[in-house]
Amino acid sequence: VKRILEDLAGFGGAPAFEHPLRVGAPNIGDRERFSARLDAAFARGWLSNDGPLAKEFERRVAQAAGTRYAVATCNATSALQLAIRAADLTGEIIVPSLTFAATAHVVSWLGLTPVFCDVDPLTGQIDPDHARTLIGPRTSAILAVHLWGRTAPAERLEAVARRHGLALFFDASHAFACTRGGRPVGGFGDAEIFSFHSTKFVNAFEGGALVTNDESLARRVQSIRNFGITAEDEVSHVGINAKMNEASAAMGLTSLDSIDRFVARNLDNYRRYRAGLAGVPGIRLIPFDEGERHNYQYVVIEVDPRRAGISRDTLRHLLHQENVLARRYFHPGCHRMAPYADRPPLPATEHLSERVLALPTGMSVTRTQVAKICEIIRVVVVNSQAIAERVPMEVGAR
Ligand code: T4K
Repeated sequence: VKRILEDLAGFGGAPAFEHPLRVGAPNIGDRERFSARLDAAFARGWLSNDGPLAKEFERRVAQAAGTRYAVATCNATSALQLAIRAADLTGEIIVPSLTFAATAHVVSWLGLTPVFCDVDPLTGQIDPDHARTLIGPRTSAILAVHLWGRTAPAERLEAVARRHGLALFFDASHAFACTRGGRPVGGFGDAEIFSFHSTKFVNAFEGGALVTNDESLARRVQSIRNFGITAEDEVSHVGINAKMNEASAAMGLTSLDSIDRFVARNLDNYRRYRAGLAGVPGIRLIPFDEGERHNYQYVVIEVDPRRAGISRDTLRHLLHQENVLARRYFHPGCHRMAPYADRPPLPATEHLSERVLALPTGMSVTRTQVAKICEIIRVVVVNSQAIAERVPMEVGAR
């Protein structure tokens, strides 16, 4: 139990946890079922190229997303690129800056220009009003993000896209098995893209999928994913290899079998964080709308340094010393990363990226551990003045 400053690992106490607690530690389902699926693949002698496990995975992803088509890929980054190529996008694509670098990189990698959009300072979601002001003659699409598994304002983005004749895609890497207005994430815009990376709610080691109701888009993505092949000895498009292999599909299916268990744990952890951090000055848990379905995979707090008396980075430093490896998802905004650093400022993105901190959750984190993490944060904030006097200034800048 940590009660006073000297209990903290940064001030002479023992670290709260013997082993690191990581944001993004994988949710692992039933390992025997995984092994059985893998054994069946070995027995079939079919390990990739649209195998039966990948096809089954696609069926189940489409079902969860409420879409007609799902095309599984080797990761979400590739699926995003396939979407851009299949839709023949050109020129500029509007993307939020407060996201993982992949969202911006996929645009640049294909020779297009990402134009960075600001976010709502409370929710962190892309701001459709700002997006509208960024539309110019070269704009071909908006690529929005359902950040942290809360959802982007899809209806307003759809209205903007429709009015200006733009394509609209969603990077739904964080939002598998979530809903907005009761509708599953998956059916918004022209297509949505999920990540099934190991750190995600549903993991396939590495994996992704594009889901859509647009048959011709789905067919093109299917073909481009496999070298542009449309039939044996027939190549109709310039393509690439972005297929999902059978081992990943086996893992993805095994994860899908367990999503009720994963959500239950994540929801319990989220509620315990909410209760444990209630009333801690300057610490705001970014909420989920419990009227919707969420996967609760990203527990994110905003640290207001004036009210908490401590910066996000000092809090992170002290948590790391306790073996709580909190992450700055996402810092800085993409528009402040070296490849894009000549871009104009984005006030809300900069504000939030200096303040947000993702805390560990998922199947490897127990409710007792969550209670302990909350206790550490509370002790830090209560003692913020003494800490400010004793922690060297540069720690805050790390
Ligand atoms: N769009 C968005 C909005 C995304 O967040 C992402 C990926 C993408 C697109 C692209 O999706 P993919 O192409 O990857 O399918 C990690 C993941 O690698 C990345 O997939 C994810 N977002 C991002 C949010 O997190 P890093 O650079 O933070 O990875 P790393 O190595 O620092 O690990 C993250 C945390 O997870 C650490 O605390 C360690 C822990 N971890 C990681 C792995 C791989 C484990 O405990 N076990 C593991 O096996 O990017």
